[in-house]
Amino acid sequence: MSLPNSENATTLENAMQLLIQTFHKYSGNEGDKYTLSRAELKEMLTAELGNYLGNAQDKEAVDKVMGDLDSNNDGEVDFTEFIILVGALTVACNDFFLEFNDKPEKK
Ligand SMILES: [Ca+2]
Ligand SMILES: [Ca+2]
Repeated sequence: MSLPNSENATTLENAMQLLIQTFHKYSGNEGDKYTLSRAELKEMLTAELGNYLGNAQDKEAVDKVMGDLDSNNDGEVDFTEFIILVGALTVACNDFFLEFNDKPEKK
């Protein structure tokens, strides 16, 4: 199996590669290269999800996200845990989108 290069990748394949790249952009800064520490998670939330999550500067907010995501309780967010966050947020966005689209329509 080889990763398609971005020239011939589909939109969804590009999105998947971007998710992987985004995770590793932050996970490699300290400690384990393949997991996000609390500091790396905070940086990622602030830089990448500011529009969705709002005030990630808030220490409690970061702790809460960390607690929610770290399902194996090792104090780090691995890629699987990260993708669950992205998946949950994407579902929430889609629900919002559907609701938003439903309203003006009268059938
Ligand atoms: Ca790390
Ligand atoms: Ca974990």
